[in-house]
Amino acid sequence: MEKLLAPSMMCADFSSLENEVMALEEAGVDIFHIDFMDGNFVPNFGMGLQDLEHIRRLTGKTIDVHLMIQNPSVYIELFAEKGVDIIYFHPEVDLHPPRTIEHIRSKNVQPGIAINPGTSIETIKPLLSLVDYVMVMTVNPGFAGQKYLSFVNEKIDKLIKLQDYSKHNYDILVDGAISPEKVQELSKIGVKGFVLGTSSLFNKKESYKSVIKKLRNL
Ligand code: S6P
Ligand code: MG
Repeated sequence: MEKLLAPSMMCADFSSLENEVMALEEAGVDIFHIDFMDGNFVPNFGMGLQDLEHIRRLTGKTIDVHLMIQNPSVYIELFAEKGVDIIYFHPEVDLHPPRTIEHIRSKNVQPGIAINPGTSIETIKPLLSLVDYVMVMTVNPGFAGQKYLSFVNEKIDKLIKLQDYSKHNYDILVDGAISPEKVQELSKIGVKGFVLGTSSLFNKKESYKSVIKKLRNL
């Protein structure tokens, strides 16, 4: 299965964002992953709209936004207008997820849900036939550089099994402490996409090109 490799831009060097985007594009990444936080749903602030606009101007590649914000439905229009390709929201903080998914689709943006480590599959099962992507958080959202939470593996297994029964096939991605070992282990069992942060791609001596090449071949 072809992997989707998505650098988490929050981990990039902001003093030369343009060079970072160019180098990542040249390295052959698939998706630019941009984290938004509200200091409320998660105790941190992520990237800003100006960062998104800047990155959108620099690349024609797929951009996803990961909305770690309360009441995400209010902001669908805003992000769609910025030219993003995928919007992930957390159903845990949305009153009517099916409506939000529909709203995202109506803007010609692909809908995805991101689910916290503590969210059970049972609670999101009705949404699985509606979305294009399910992003499993393998850390509690809000920060880079955390530890992978192994208890989430059980949920990933369940999601993979459910894929066969879902009418609309969703891709599974993981976000949080994704090391090369995790890419290897999880891609073998059917996880399609990987958000790459400090555990695999950034702050390394190796070039992005070489890291991405190795990850593709795992
Ligand atoms: C924060 C955010 C993530 C991180 C990413 C960083 O929770 O949603 O996308 O930026 O997990 O990667 P790493 O390898 O430092 O955990
Ligand atoms: Mg994220």
